[in-house]
Amino acid sequence: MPSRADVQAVKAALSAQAVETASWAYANSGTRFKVFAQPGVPRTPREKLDDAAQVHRCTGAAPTVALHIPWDKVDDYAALAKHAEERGLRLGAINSNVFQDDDYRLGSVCHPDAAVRRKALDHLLECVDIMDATGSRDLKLWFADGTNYPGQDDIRARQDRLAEALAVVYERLGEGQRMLLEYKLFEPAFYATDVPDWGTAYAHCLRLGDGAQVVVDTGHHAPGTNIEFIVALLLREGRLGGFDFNSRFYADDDLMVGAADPFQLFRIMYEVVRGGGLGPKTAFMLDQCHNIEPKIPAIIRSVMNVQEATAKALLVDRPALEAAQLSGDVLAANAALMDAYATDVRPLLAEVREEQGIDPDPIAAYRRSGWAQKIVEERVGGAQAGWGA
Ligand code: PSV
Ligand code: MN
Repeated sequence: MPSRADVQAVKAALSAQAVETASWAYANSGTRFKVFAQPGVPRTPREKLDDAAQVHRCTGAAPTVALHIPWDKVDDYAALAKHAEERGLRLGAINSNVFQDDDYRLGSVCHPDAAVRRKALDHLLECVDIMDATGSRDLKLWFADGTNYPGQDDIRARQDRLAEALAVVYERLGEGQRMLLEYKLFEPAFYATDVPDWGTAYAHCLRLGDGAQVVVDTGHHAPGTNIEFIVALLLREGRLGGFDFNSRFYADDDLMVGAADPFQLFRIMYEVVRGGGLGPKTAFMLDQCHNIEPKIPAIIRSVMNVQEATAKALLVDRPALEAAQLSGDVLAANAALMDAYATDVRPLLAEVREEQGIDPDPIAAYRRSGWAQKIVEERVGGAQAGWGA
C-alpha cells in the first residue's frame, strides 16, 4: 500500500485529470442497420453542451467538449463558446469530417481528382478558422480514405496527396494549435486504408513538426494489438497527442471505454503514467456511440471508467516494480502490476470527489438531478441531432 504522502499525490493527480466528451455522443447514433432515436436527445449544439454540463457537474472531470464539423455547424462559434463557458465548459478538439459527401466516394485528400482534394482541404482549413473562434487547441483529423480493391488507385500516390494536404493545414495552424492525426485499420475502406496504423500517422507527423501528433483511438486496431506498447512508444517519441477512448469486442464498436476490457485500459493508463503523459499535453477524449443505452449516464460511466483505470495505474508501486524488473523477478514484477489492478479504487475516487465538493457517486447524482426527465419533457419537436450516416 502506498504511504500517506503518496496517496495525497495520487489524489491530486486524479483531481486534476480531465476527460473530454464528444458532442456526437449526446446525439442519436446507431449502426448501418438502424439508428434508435432516444427521447430527450439534443437538437442543437447548444443542447449537446447543456447535456455535457451535466456530465461535468456530476463527475467534476469533463470540462471540455469536442465538436465535429459540420455536425456542430453554427453561425457564431464565439457565441457557442460563450454558451459553453456559461455552463462551466470549454470547447475542445475540432473534428473534421471529410467522409460524408458524395464527392468523397473515392476519398478526400487522397482522392485522384484534384478538385475533390481541394474541397476537402478547404474544409480542413475552415476547421482551423473555427478553432480560432472557439479557442480550441486541437484539430483532429481522421480520413476515411482508402481503396476497396487491389489496383483501384496508386497506394504511393495517395500517400503523396495526403502529405501535401497535411503540410498545407499544418502551415495554417496558429500559435499553440496542434494537429492530431488519427489512424484506423479498416472501415470504410476494406482493402487499403491511407492512414491505417500508428506508424503511418507517425511518419506523416514527423515530417510536419512537433505540433503534429498521433491520436490513438482504442477501437482502431486489429484484434490482439498491444495498444499500450504503441502508447509507450509514442510517448517516448513525444508524439502522443491524445486518445479517442472507447471499447471494442470485434471491430470499431465504439462501446463505453473500459466496458470490454478494463484490464487493457489499465495497462494503457499505466504506460501513460510511466511515460509522463498524464497531463494536459495528452488529450483524453471519448469517441463513443451510445446506441441502445441512455447517453448521459453512459458518458458519466465512461469518465468514471477512465478515472478508475488511472487511479489503479497511479497506485502501481513503481519502485517495487522496477526492483523486480531489474532483478529479473518475473513473478514479482507481474504481481506489482496486478496488485494495483486488483485494488478497489472506488472509495479513493469517492474521497477525491468529496474533496472537490461534488457527490461521491456521479451516477446517483445524475439520477437524482431530474435532468433525464426534464429533457424528455422539454425537447419536443424539432429534429434530433445525429451523426447523419
Ligand atoms: C472514425 O471511426 C472515428 O473514430 C473518427 O474519430 C471520427 O471522427 C469519429 O469516429 C466519428 O465518430
Ligand atoms: Mn475516433
